[in-house]
Amino acid sequence: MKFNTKTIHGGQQPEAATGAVMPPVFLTSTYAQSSPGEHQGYEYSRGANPTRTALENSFAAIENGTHGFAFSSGLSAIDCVLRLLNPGDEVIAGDDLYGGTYRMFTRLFKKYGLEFTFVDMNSVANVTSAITEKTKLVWLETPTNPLMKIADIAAISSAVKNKNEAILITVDNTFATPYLQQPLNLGADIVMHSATKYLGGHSDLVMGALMVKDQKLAEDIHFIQFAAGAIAGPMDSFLALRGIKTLHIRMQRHCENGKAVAHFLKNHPKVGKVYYPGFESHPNHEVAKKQMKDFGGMVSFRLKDQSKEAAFKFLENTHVFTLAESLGGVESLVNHPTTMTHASIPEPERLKIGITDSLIRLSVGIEDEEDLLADLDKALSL
Ligand code: P1T
Repeated sequence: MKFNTKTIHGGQQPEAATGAVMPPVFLTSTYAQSSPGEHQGYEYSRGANPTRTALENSFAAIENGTHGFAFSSGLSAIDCVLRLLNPGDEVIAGDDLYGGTYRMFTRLFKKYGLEFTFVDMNSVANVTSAITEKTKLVWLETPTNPLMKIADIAAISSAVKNKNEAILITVDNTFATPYLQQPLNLGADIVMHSATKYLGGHSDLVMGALMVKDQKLAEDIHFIQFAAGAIAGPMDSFLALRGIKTLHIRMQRHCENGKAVAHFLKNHPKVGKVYYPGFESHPNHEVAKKQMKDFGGMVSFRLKDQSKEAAFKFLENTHVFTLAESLGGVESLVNHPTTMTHASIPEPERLKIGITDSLIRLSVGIEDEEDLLADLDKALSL
């Protein structure tokens, strides 16, 4: 199946008992057994639930994996990956990450003996030169949140595996989605999503996803998912499955509107730098062109007036763009990383990479382009 067909049919079959085209929401915690250990494949819903199974099969299909796993949040999916490691192991991660990912790495897992090195993944050599004998995981986010940096997934995966085949490569594919890039095809071992975002697509749930193509890795992840217990519930699983069925057409419009917004901002007299991988002037544009089908709906920028007051004035005066955390829903959102999504990163670390008070992040939705541009223009002109 090709991608668009997979979003609708991948891993899906009509429900066995009734032929229902969409799986029922199996709101049950447990399943009757005819004799101890004798059941129809389901024992207890932490281990498996048929609605979650339908979603997990879809997860696997859209990322070209063999197994998918649904968690109660994006962060609990990341937590599961880190639990594959042991105290003393080292992780190499990008220097621009969602604030909550950075917080989990530095304030939770460091406490349990994992070590983290943050490098600019613009360059493959930055990654390979950070590898030590203790390195067990490389964590990529591309495009990055919020600076829209691009890492070359294929080049990093092959360079790392050349040094040590056993190092796991994980890609947080939240911003791109499998519509734009499929990391398992490019050499990654694990794909992670905050399914809260584009996969769900409607800002009505919080969920995480992992996808893999290796049987042993799938068994290890399933064990952690079951033993630690941070599973997605059946109602959220139903909503996410419904969301995925329109992922391809939503992404198409997100990309079109994202492009229009990025160009509009670039030409606006009040706007300074615009961060968008679709610009030829973006430092990783060639890599983005090679590994992504299009450039997505996320755009960050600075006003020429770099004061916090100017940024706040803009943020308080958009109406079609709602001021809120999160991204990837059908509606456009605007976010101020330093006070909202990236507040948990210590200021010196933020300043080092350019997450300052003048930075504004847009999640461009699928409304009419004219309304989006008019809304931005009005807020910029105040
Ligand atoms: O929020 P949650 O579903 O737990 O996912 C965390 C997460 C992981 N990775 C990336 C790239 C993310 O963007 C997020 C969540 N991000 C936001 C809430 C945000 O507004 O950036």
